[in-house]
Amino acid sequence: MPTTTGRRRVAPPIPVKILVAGGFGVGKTTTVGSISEIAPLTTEAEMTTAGIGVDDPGQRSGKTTTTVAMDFGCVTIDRSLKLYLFGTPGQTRFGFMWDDLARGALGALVVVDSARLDDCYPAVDFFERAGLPFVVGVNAFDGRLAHDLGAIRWALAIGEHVPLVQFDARDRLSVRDALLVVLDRALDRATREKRA
Ligand SMILES: Nc1nc2c(ncn2[C@@H]2O[C@H](COP(=O)(O)OP(=O)(O)O)[C@@H](O)[C@H]2O)c(=O)[nH]1
Ligand SMILES: [Mg+2]
Repeated sequence: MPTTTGRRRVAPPIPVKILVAGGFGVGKTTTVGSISEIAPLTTEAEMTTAGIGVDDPGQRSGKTTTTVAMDFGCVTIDRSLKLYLFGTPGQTRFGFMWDDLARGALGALVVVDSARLDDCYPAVDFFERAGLPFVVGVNAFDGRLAHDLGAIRWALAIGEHVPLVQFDARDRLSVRDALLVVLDRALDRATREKRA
């Protein structure tokens, strides 16, 4: 619609809140950092000896810091849609924050390390119970998976309705594709709810 100054008024993009969740050291902070068009807000703290035997990032990891509150980043999908990404802290002892972070979210990407599936159950459980549309994204550390996707689906006992995708947390386009699957799920849910 033309404004009084003759310029077209362009509607701002619709903000959509998406969570990037998952266990400890699976690549959540990396995921948000790869795609964010602003310098991501991170809350990384040095891991200390107090975490030894408690927070295990896996043998292959060079991880020396950990997220203590959340990661935040954003990415414009197109003129009508802007995603606001909230990365959760991974440790289950921070689980109390997930309810708050999930408020207002339309969907979630649950990041999984195929070599440490045990660490992924709490996040999958949380989103199953919360009834929030989610997609399981298996972060292919160095391009390899410890198990194939069928075995991972079986081990995590996720329903057929939950998409399971392989992606690379360090690669912007790969993260974008995984987030588009989340958006697709969220849109699908919104359309079904509107019809009901
Ligand atoms: N080789 C490899 N390392 C990764 C990948 N994704 C994350 N990392 C590393 O794994 C460690 C944990 O990643 P981070 O994003 O901090 O995990 P978070 O705890 O889930 O936020 C960091 O040292 C990352 O640099 C990946 O796809 N390949
Ligand atoms: Mg992190």
